Amino acid sequence: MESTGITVMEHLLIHQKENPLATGNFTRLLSELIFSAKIISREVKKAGLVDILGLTGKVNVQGEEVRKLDDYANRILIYRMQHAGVLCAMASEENADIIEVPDNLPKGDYLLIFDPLDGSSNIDVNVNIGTIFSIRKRTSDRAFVTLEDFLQKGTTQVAAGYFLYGPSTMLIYTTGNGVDGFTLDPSVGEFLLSHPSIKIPEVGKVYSVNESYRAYWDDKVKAVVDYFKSPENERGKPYTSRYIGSLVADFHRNLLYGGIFMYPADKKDPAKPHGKLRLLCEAAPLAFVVEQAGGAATDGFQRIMDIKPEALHQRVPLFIGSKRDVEKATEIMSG
Ligand code: AHM
Ligand code: MG
Repeated sequence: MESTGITVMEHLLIHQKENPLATGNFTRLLSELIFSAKIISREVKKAGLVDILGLTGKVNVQGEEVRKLDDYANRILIYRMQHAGVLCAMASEENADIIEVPDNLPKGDYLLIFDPLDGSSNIDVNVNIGTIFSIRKRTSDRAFVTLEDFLQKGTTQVAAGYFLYGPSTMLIYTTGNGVDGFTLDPSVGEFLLSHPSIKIPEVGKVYSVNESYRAYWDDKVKAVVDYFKSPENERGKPYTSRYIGSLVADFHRNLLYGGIFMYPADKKDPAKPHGKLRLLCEAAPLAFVVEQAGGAATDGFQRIMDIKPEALHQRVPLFIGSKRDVEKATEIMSG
């Protein structure tokens, strides 16, 4: 792999000419986001050493337990990004409502949507987790931001990506001009370009789904998963099964090696018929990344990027990864 020694900020400046976003405010936003992620990464690395494991005893807006590190990551991101001077509001997976930048702080036109610590059920067992982010611009020019500013299709994202806290900490992101990956060199505290112009293989070798929910799937979903397991599929042999249960980690592996990640709708919880993953803070940003890498993402019927959200925490079924694999899954689902 090409090793360039270019830092993420140098990379942004080098590409400034072809990327009109890479001017003052966007660069400022990204640099503050990177600094926040370095702090989160530092705390994640210490998770097994300090008394930070366990539950806070609170539940988030989705009714799920919030672990201490989720809470920490959420607070760091909100505090630092509020002070960046380039945002007008944020939305986090952990907060029921939008988070406005207070009037006493300088504001800009950008909106930031994030999942502060995705895959957090894996924290206690030292498995990869991550921060997913989506950057947008507000749609209105009112004095205040409303929910409506956030309910935009994925196609309006100006940038999206994720930080992966694994054996190395990585940043993968797109501004709509391909996807680049950077690895944190802890000795100098910089993200260095390690994976320029990532392209996902057109057909993968891996399928990723939580198969324990099979009894709750409808026949179409069962047919999709059976296709990837069948020796008679277009590949002529079964795909390999890999499922970590940490979306960023499952997505990242499939992005580099090729494959499809699926979190379909299921009937296990009648209150949640639309799968588990959230459109705005999980599905849409990863859909932007995968499409920019040559892959695809649908809800089984339509492109994720084209779905107009109706609620901040809307959930959506997700089929994401190698283009031909996602097309096949969508064909079976819609057939
Ligand atoms: P989280 O944001 O609360 O961590 O939940 C999302 C996670 C994803 O990382 C992962 O893909 C999924 O939940 C796993 O769910 P399940 O245990 O139902 O397979
Ligand atoms: Mg999540």
